[in-house]
Amino acid sequence: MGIIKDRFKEKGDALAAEIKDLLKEHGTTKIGEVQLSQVYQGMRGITGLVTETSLLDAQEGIRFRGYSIPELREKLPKAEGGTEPLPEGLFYLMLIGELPTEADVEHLTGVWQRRSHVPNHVFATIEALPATTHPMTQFVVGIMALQTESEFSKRYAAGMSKKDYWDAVFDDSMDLIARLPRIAAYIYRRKYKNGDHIQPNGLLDWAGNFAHMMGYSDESFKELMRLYMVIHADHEGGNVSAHTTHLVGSALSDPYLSLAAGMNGLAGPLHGLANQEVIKWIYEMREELKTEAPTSEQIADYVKKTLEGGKVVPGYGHAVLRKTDPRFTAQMEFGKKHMPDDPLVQTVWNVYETVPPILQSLGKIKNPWPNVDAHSGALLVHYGMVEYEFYTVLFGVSRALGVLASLCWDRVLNFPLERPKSITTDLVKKWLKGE
Ligand code: CMX
Repeated sequence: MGIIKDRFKEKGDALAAEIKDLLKEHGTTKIGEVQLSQVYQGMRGITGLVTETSLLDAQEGIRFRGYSIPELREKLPKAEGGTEPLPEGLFYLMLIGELPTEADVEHLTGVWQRRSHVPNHVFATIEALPATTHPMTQFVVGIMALQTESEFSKRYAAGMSKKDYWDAVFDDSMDLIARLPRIAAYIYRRKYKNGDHIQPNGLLDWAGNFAHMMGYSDESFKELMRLYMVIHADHEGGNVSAHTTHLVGSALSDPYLSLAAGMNGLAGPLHGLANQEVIKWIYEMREELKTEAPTSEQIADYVKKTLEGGKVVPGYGHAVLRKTDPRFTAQMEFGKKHMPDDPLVQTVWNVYETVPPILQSLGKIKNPWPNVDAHSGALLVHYGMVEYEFYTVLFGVSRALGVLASLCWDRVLNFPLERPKSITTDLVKKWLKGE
């Protein structure tokens, strides 16, 4: 643990010094203009955040520290006998800014294994909720119950120096990441498998062990989890889950409080919940059409009906991206390799052929292409994980990697409390009248 923490601190101090110089020389440089419409329309296109872990290009999709998803699938270390990247490696890359060696990844796997113990009161707190509670609610409650373990809040209460904030946030982030798979798997087994829990396997990697604890022993499901945990981890800083974690963290709320806030945002249907909505939408379509393999014409009619009902087509569109999401493509490639004949997966591909031209023809949708959520559910169903209400929890476990790596950076760079200015429409009217 010491090795990675020291490396992180070294990188953090170097960048903090660089930023100081950069601001001294260029602090008053203008980097953009803001139009009134942007202020009213979700701040789209306004640059207002620094997030070091990843950067989104509207055409190309996400790059983590400069590496695209196809590059990461090639370059990051793999599990023995596997071909998909290990999420430990991605976390290392986001945190340190360099590709890890096999030894770095092995080290992180060991650190997370050693720190993965979840105290009993967390399970008892989850048990206090009705089993019917949405898995995302149980997940957030579990994270909040775990907050008793926060080093940051204990050390802050004991008068920790500002200089050490990063250190306590780092420790909390590592503990949280190590423990989340156990909490998520517990919720899954509690809600869907009669509370028949499976003990962790200390020989497995982080994602492989997560698959194991949920009850999936198929080697290719473990591979899917590794890929899934990598591609959902981060999508630069302005998306709801990343931005919320960062914002709440800026109040010096500890990583448990900050991550729980971010996860509440991920639970929204326009963000992370879209993956459950996609599979629900396909199931409803299959039921209405009474076929497992709807034709392109049938899909087109169903899409039109969805739109006429005033609903969005889940899994399509994006606030920033303007092309097919490379995270969709990575999952499509996984599907072509492991389950090319699966009818549900084929329907996802058929929807991909059919939906974009229809959305495009409406003329108002900025991005008619699929996002990450359009594909993930069908792959999970293939392995028997049909409980689609749970899918956003998987997304959340993965997203923790990115938002917590970023939170470590926020504190090592000493970012201040976030507090943008808001206005009233009355004030806008006065401005426009020149008052
Ligand atoms: N189906 C139908 N209409 C859509 C649409 C879709 N998939 N995507 C966008 N639109 C509509 C918007 O609702 C909006 O309509 P109004 O002007 O009538 O309100 C119009 O097209 C313009 O929207 P936009 O500028 O293209 O998109 P936004 O930046 O406002 O929203 C997003 C982005 C993702 C919320 C939206 O595309 C959407 O609701 N998609 C479906 C839900 C989804 O897949 N979310 C997951 C996103 C990935 C993630 O964060 O996890």
